[in-house]
Amino acid sequence: METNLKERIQIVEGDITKMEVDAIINAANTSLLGGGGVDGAIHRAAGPELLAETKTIGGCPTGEARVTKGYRLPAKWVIHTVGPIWSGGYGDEDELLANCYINSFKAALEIGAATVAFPSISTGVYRFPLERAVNIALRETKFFLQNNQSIKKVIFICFGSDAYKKYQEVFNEVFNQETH
Ligand code: AR6
Repeated sequence: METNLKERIQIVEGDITKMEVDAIINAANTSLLGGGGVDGAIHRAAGPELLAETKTIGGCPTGEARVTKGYRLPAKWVIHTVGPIWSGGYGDEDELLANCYINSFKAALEIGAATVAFPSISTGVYRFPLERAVNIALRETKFFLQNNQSIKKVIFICFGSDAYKKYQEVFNEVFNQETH
């Protein structure tokens, strides 16, 4: 079971806009109208049709997720989720970040996505400490995959080698524990 679980997770260094998966996750803001970082990259690669669709949604609260089509992206769908802005850990940031993963997985199930790719939500402009965020990402993913068989592959896209090393390190901690 554990072996099977590990095989369903991949950590790669790269650009999420290039991923040929059913759905990529976007680290958006509550307006869903685009921005910098990975959000800006996804909007640029998807084309203006993406903004036209997100305008019809009317925003998304922190921790929740909304689905659009992928337009010019190789991915069929984009699941937009809004991470918390780090404010020292006193604003339920851990729980809100966990909700981003939980709600993105729920959205993936609803659209029948079997392969999904995540960026490191909240760890850029929103300043969530990387190691803490990666722990939450991998623990929520482990829990979800243990309870759901329909998602076959979860890929974590690391932007740069520091992020890649951190994901590898935390992955070994989270998946080599005796108890889970
Ligand atoms: N592919 C994969 N990861 C990327 C890419 C890419 N093309 N570009 C950046 N990253 P951020 P946040 C990484 O700032 O912290 C936006 O303006 C980046 O290195 O994109 O959740 C939104 O509109 C970092 O590790 O998202 C919001 O206003 C990770 O993606 C705000 O930023 C997330 O960094 C959201 O901030």
